[in-house]
Amino acid sequence: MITEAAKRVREARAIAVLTGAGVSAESGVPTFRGEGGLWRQFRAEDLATPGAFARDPRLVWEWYDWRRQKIAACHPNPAHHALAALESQAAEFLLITQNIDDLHRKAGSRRLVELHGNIWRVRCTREATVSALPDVPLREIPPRCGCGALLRPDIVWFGETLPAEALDRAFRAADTCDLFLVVGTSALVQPAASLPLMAKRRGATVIEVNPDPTPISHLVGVSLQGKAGEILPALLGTPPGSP
Ligand code: BJW
Repeated sequence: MITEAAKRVREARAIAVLTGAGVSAESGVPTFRGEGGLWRQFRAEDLATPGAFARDPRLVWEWYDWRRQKIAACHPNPAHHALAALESQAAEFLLITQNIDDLHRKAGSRRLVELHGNIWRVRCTREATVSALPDVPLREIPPRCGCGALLRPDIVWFGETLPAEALDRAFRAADTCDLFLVVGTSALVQPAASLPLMAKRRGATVIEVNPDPTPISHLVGVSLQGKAGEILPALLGTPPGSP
């Protein structure tokens, strides 16, 4: 099955890829659902909603600070590197990620959209200006913008709309690609989860890479069961473990 899928990838003219937390799991970044997932230990309602931030901004900042420390120790794995290499092989290419960890960029991906934001950026709650995370000690959190309003992580929380330009590019890529690769996502969170199905409806080949079945596994063309760090180098023809 992987040989046939690899042939489809080589022959594709326009490729779109959707990644989720599973692509960074082998780097040591926790996923959200499933064993050891963040939502097994924490309630999303308390930490990843606008209401949670309004109620207790310090708690939300502390949680993101804790996650930042974990992510800072993680490095791109063979899956990130394989996808960065794929970008330079395809005429049209877009990597759409739900991840906020920046590991795709660290691996060299450039034709990239981040649907759910980036943990290394902050946004002013009044002016909506986005900037790099200020270097503040923990006692100064939640930090404030120069205008006096609170800064928040530049992350898309539940119930919030996704950044319009990123979403627009993602939908366009799903609409026009002939190959859609969906890697390491439980495909439960909208609107990201609808992108592979949209590509499928438009006639694209959809290949899923995940150790476990997802709600879209039976709908995609090819479901490759296994870890992204093992399957992607084999599928995309990059040496395993190569940066
Ligand atoms: C491996 C692997 C390995 C393991 N190799 N694979 C009812 C009320 C309110 C809202 C809604 C509602 N019903 C629907 C909604 C909309 C909501 C939604 O979809 N909710 C569902 C959960 C039901 N969506 C939203 O609110 C979005 N906004 C929106 O829709 O706006 C319009 C609207 C507003 C209000 C109402 C209705 C519409 C925003 C979504 C924001 C998501 N934010 C989060 C957290 C913030 C980021 C952060 O702090 O880090 O984003 S939630 C979390 O889930 C995170 C992820 O990006 C996202 C997706 O998770 P992902 O990446 O799929 O990870 P997991 O853990 O679920 O799966 C990992 C997978 O990897 C598994 O399948 C493993 O098997 C696999 N795996 N190891 C490959 N080695």
